[in-house]
Amino acid sequence: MSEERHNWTQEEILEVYNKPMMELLYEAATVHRQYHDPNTVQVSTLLSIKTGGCPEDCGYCPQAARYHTDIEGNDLMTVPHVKAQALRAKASGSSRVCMGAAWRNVKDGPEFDQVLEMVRTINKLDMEVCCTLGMITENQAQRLAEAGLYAYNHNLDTSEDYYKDVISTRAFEDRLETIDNVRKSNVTVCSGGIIGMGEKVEDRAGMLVALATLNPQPESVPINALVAVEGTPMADLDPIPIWDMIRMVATTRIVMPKTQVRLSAGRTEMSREGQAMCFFAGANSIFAGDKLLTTPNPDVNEDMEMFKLLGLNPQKPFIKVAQPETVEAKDSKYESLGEKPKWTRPGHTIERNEVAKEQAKLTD
Ligand code: SAM
Ligand code: DTB
Ligand code: SF4
Repeated sequence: MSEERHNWTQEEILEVYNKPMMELLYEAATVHRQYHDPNTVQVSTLLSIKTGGCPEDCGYCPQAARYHTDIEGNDLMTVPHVKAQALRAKASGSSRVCMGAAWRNVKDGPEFDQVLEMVRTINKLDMEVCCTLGMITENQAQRLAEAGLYAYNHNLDTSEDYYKDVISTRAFEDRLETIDNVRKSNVTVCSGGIIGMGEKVEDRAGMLVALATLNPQPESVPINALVAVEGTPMADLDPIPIWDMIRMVATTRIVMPKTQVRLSAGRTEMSREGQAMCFFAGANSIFAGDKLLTTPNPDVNEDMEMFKLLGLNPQKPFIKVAQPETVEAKDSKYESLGEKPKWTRPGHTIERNEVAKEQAKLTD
């Protein structure tokens, strides 16, 4: 039985990543079967509850205000709108809803209260609720837990070394601190990253070291292939070969045997055969629906055809961790602390654009 190990080194992970493909696949599939049903894949749905206008400078992201992308920004969605979307997702086989907001960090106040109500509403539909709202404090994590949040997504995105070349408006340690704040609550941790941003194989291994050495390891690790969006600094990067995705998924599965490995962004560029190899290598979740947060995703019907072809069944909710209880707002034992964010703000160095930078400051 492959055990959860917390002392993985970069050299060891590179050795796994670089194994001959057939060895790697066999080992990953073997580990996968020890902890997961190989014929079950979770279907999750993304909901962008607040789109665009983000003050951060993540070089891959179409939602950063400073880059000139043509996404349509929106104010925070209403609770009934979110409920309607969640019901649609459930009807099409989804067992998890992940709500994303283009925020640097959560601020206490009416908007956060509205998000807490969204969490309560979706948990009552008996779906796993995940949020990805940027950096959060321990008090905010506790309040989300109390509302019934199942998971919080906060990606490390890449290795600590390469991080500065991708994002300069916050530090890698800030991400670790948020993950630690989530860990102190009952909410499960979802953290992964992106490949295809010009990083070296060593950076992919470095990111996996940072995730695998967390104790406990994240319950969920999304592996995204960069969706290169016009207007972002990474617009001209070439798509990664499918073999890199397969290697990354297999390595993630081997070093984090119990985690839910999510084959996330980039599936529109992948063939069915490529995706099937990823499932064989240990991926056990996809995001379904024709949109991720702002970029295209395969059509749901095509995904369901793929499931049929491969004999895959959608995973039911709460098979890994019990459903959290929801406490109503009026019974909450936590106060909104109105905390002033204490996150670091290193200088912005990714791409100078003074006009957009001033606008971003106004929305911060
Ligand atoms: N603002 C919050 C944050 O950054 O934590 C939450 C939303 S953010 C869009 C969630 C994740 O989406 C990022 O951490 C990144 O890993 C992924 N992502 C964003 N743009 C992407 C792209 N173009 N290609 C692949 N993944 C992307
Ligand atoms: C994750 O790692 N990938 C998802 C989810 N977590 C929030 C988001 C992918 C976003 C891709 C770019 C977009 O659609 O804007
Ligand atoms: Fe995009 Fe999130 Fe970075 Fe904002 S913080 S630019 S939404 S990835």
